[in-house]
Parts: sequence; C-alpha cells; structure tokens
Amino acid sequence: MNLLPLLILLMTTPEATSDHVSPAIASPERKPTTPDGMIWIEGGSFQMGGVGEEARDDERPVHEVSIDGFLIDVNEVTNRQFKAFVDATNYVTVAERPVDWEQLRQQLPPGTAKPSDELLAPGSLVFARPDQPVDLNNPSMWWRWTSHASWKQPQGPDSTIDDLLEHPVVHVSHEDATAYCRWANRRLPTEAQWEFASRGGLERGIYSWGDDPIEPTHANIWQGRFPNENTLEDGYLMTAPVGSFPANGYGLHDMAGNVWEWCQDRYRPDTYTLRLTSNDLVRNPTGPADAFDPRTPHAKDVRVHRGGSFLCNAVYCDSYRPSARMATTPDTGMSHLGFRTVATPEMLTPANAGKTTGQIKADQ
Ligand SMILES: [Ca+2]
Ligand SMILES: [Ca+2]
Repeated sequence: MNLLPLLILLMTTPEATSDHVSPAIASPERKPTTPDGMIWIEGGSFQMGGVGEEARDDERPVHEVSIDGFLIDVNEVTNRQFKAFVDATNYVTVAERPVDWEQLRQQLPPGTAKPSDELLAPGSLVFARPDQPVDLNNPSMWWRWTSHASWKQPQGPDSTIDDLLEHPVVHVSHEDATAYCRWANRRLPTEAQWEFASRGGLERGIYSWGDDPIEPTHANIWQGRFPNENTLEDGYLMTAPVGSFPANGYGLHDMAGNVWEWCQDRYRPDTYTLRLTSNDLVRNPTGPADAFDPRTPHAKDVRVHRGGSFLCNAVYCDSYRPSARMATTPDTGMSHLGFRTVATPEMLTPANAGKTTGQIKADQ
C-alpha cells in the first residue's frame, strides 16, 4: 500500500480490465550464458496462487500458468550495486526529490488539504519501532515520514550505508527500480516469474521451503510482538546482508523476507479472476492493464511487490509465502522495500549485450 497518502489522511469502483497475457516477454527456451549473480530458471508450468489456510482472497483462484525460461538474481539488489548505478548515471531517486503535490493529490480523496511543507520535502517512510503495543490497523503508529531519508540515508539525516553495502537497497520506488533495470539491461520480474522462482521447484508448498512452519533459521522476519517487541531470534532487527539465510530449491536467497521485492505488474485484487475469463493456458502473464487497490482506491498505478520483509510475522503480515501479494504506488519508497532483477535470453544476446531494454525494444 502507499502509506504517504494514508499518513496524510491520518493527519488531515473500478472498471474490470483483462490481464495482459502477453507474448511480449516470451523468450526462446534457450539457456544463455549466465551472468554473475544470476541463476537460470528453466521455464515450465505451475499452479499459481494461494496454498493453505493463510492464503488471501487476492491469491485466488489458483490457476495453471506457463512461463518461459528466464534468469533471475540470486540475491536482492544491494546498496553496493545500486551505488554503482547512481555513480555511473547521477540518478536521483524519488525519495531525494521534493514530493510532487499535484501527483500525490491524485492518489487522495478529492478535497484533501495540502499538507505542510515539511511533509512535501524530500524524504521517505522510515520504520520507527513504538515502545508499546499499538493498533495493527494503524500503520502510522510505526511508519514515520522522515525528511531526507533515502537509499543512502536509510534512517534519515546522519545515517549512512557505509556499513550496509551488502544489505539490500531500500527506499527505492518502482520508478527507481525500473531505472536501475534499464541501466543494467535487466527487468523487474513479473509476478508469475517471481512466484515460480520463489517456489524453488516445490509443486505446492505453503512456503519456499515446504509446509513446515517458519523458523528463525528460514528467513529474516520479525519475532515477537509486532511492532514494538522484537526478540531477534533470527539475529536481525531490520535488513540482513543478502544471502544470510538458506537458498530455496533454485538457489535463490531471501525470496522469503528481508525486504519486499518490486515486481513489474500492476496490482488488482481480482487479477487472477480476470485472467481466467478464457480457457486458454495462461502463458507469460504480465498483469492487468489498469491497477486498482481498495486500500488506496484513488491511486491509479499501484504495483505489486512480493516476499514479505523483516517486518512480517505470522500474526501481522505472513507474506513470506510465495503466493502472497502486496501493492504500493510506484513513487513510494520504504525501509523494507527493495527489488531483484531478471533477464530474458534475448536481452543477453551478443547483439543486445550492454543495451538498455528500451534500445532492444526500439531495434525490434
Ligand atoms: Ca529479523
Ligand atoms: Ca526478499
């Protein structure tokens, strides 16, 4: 969800659209040379959607999806990797720019008053642990809009990433993640690619490791009473260095927990229902053309993220399941939201190596 509008509101019927079942990301089943830090995922069919009692309505109906082979990062993108991108391009992330009130206003109910200049200064949403139990329906109790918080100052002014270079980058918006991908000749994964990869080859596991309940050794999540008490059984209050927890069956780390990971797709709670309006095998789905999230009904372009984070536990979030879905507006960055990238074989052919995805598309 986009929490800045929510925080502003706390201080002060969508049209059905069909899923894009597009051949646009279809790729030949031809394994390319695997770049460092990536793993080739052989294509195939799987049952996409919720498993077990914790599955939510937006994870249903379970349906068969076929996807072509693709490459995916072993780890979440790190601060070191994102710094290389910024150093090479001088890219300025959304969190480092003043908030565009006209753009934000469109995500809020009509008539919402303009917030203070302080709230519109560059910044991001920083997790702030309260010192007592709070209402779990009120995220403003543990999210603080923090001026000048960004990927390189993740706790706000005076914080740095000097000791966090191998941790996942956070406070990156969907727009920022997409910009990184363009530079790196990569893409964000589709939801289908992400879920297929997260399952690690298990046919219908509740979790990426199977059906056993989560243990502190499985993933970096929250132990104790969220959000005020963390017993630190997994060793980390916030992010962990990438790869600190065991890989899934495909050799991928942190598909459960650590940080949420942006996907390419727009979000709708009824994505799967709309997808099944035809009897065709669903192949390489890329999400609906129009987004809608009832949690932020005025936001036009909410995007999916997957995998849960260090703030998830079984009581509050439980989104470290491969099928769990969440969404946020594409201009939002937060303490627990990052990404990993994918590539298709045609992106890595010698002719396309080093090109941006936009250049490849323009050449076609
Ligand atoms: Ca933890
Ligand atoms: Ca993750």
